[in-house]
Amino acid sequence: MSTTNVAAPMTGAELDQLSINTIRTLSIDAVERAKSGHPGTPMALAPAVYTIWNRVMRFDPQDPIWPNRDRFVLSNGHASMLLWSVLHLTGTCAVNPDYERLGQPSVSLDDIRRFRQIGSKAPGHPEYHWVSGVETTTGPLGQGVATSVGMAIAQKWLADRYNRPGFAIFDYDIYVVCGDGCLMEGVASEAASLTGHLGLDNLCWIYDNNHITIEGQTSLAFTEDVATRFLAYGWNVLRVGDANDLERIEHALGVFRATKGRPTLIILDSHIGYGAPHKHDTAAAHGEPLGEEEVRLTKRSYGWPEEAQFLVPDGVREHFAAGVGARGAAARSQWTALFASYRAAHPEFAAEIDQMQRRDLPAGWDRNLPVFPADAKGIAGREASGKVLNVLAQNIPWFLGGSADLGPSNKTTLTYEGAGSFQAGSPGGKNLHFGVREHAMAATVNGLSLSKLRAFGATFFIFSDYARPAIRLSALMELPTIFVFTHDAMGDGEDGPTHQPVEHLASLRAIPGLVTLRPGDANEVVEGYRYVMQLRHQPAVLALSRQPLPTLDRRAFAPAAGVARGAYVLADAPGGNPEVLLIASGSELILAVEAYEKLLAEGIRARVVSMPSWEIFDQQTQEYRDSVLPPTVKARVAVEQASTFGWERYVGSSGRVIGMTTFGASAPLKSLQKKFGFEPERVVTAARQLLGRQ
Ligand SMILES: Cc1ncc(C[n+]2csc(CCOP(=O)(O)OP(=O)(O)O)c2C)c(N)n1
Ligand SMILES: [Mg+2]
Repeated sequence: MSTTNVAAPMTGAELDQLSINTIRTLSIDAVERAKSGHPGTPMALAPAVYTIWNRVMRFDPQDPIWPNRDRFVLSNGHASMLLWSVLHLTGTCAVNPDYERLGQPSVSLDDIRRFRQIGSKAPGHPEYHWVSGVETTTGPLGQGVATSVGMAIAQKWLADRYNRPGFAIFDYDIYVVCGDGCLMEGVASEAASLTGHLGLDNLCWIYDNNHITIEGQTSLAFTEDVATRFLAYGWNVLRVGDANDLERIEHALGVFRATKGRPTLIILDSHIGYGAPHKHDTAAAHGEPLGEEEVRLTKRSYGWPEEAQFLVPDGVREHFAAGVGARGAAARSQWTALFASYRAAHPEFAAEIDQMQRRDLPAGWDRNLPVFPADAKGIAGREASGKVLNVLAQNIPWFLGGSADLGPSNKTTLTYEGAGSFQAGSPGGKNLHFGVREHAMAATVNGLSLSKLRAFGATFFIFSDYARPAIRLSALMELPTIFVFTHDAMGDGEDGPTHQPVEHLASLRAIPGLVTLRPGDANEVVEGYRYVMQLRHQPAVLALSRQPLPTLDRRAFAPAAGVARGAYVLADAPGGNPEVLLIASGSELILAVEAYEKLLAEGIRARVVSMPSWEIFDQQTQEYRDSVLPPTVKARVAVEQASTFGWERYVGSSGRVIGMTTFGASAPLKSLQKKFGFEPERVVTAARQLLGRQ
């Protein structure tokens, strides 16, 4: 070990302290240079994060995506400099989206010098798709803790399916650091309640109990007894009264590892801005640079050279290499050897694990997908979806999911023999029961996706609002999470406007990268899933009808495979030369078809465009898009039982949108269709008017 610049060889304790102070001062300097960021919490939590990483975690910096690594989640993402410091000091390597190791550091010292600047691998908050070694994107408080529940469920599920006597292929743990903000958020309560119920003993949350948030003392708004609350959830609750006491922290982490049948919460009493003489224990240390003079005094209190900036003393990188580096490398090489013999003993399972890790699908994943015969009465979107999900779950071993207590309504229950329910005593079950916890459900399915399982979560479309923060993160993280949302419009009639989505499609379409799909009949549901299942880096929302939709006769109409292009010509004007375009999605497709038939009978050359997905259509070539929506045809009517917001882009300034501009109402569907004008005659009239035929 190199000991240049130090008078005598350092003791282990001195090296621990030097490493901790390096994390602290890198954090202080980065925030100071950026003139923005959060120094106080990294200063306080450096010892805990150091202990987790360097003494406990099985993580190989050489391969940050090794499948059996322990996971680390920084749920209080504003303290991101903690993560950038340890990723840098451990020499964690970068990996690209094709899972190739790039032979360069995930976070360089230069990135840290350029903290929060454009292109830096040390951005303001941890970003999963951007920096290798980040296990999940955090920043919206509560998301990290909730996502970690999915990671914990995934580990249990993977262990149940793949571990065999002598082959502990998956036995990793999940460590999560969170603050007051995370534990105040409702999503954390949902997540903690679910975790306690499931007894996920592979999950440890370390709660930074510093009594400070942005506005000041937590006594302003947060005075509950957190320990008692978590005990009531069924957690094992431990306390460490001094955030600088490495031995106690390590001991508590050991107790976590030895505790079976319950998750663990470690309540860590810390002092934000530790070491800063004037800012210690104040909200001022939370989210702004310390200031030049305070930095000097703080460094003096650490015994650090006062003028040095971004200093990594000799011996620190080596100390991390000897700790997490050596332990992680040994664990990974043992695992690699174990996996080689596992491959010989259980080749099919090993192949599954390979495929899953690359987000590939197994051969035959789409065999037996249903084809629905033409049927005027038809079948509900949710019904068709249920049949598809049951086929997919049998074809793809690692495809699983569930609903927030609406399985029987969403038709998402996997009913085939052996599907099972995921519970503490049956961790191989493929039906997840999230309870009435939509937000935690969405974060949990993200956690499953991050663990390379293929997962879906379901509820009524209206309650996508309750899941939206996690849906947004699935898009930001580029995860192939699937959201199955049924009762997608006014189909539930009598339940009334509280249950009738209006603005939801528009608002989800506004999320970059998210695919929304609103299929118009049962075969479009099948093709929708066929498309979605092949996504590797994009989440998708399926908006499905509650009520039966006629199954179109695909001998007379274009094949439903057109769904894969987002929009397609379902029925054309004679000679393929339309004068008016009728564009529709979901339950309104049949309205457009009926209007089309009437218009044709009147000698008006109409075309029906089925447009289940704007995002997929927008990705097609200009040539294709123009072939579906010919630029010369200006008479265009869009019809969709949702907010009209945004449809102008397809109908143009001279087109017409038949949609919703108010909330719905409580009444049978038929009278709602009449009241809000979702009738073929209205589409026909709009078309005639646009053509000046009346
Ligand atoms: C959902 C959400 N709401 C608000 C914020 C803004 N915010 C960032 S940090 C913070 C205070 C967090 O307090 P705590 O978790 O105790 O962090 P500490 O100051 O102790 O590090 C707030 C309100 C956020 N990031 N996410
Ligand atoms: Mg706090």
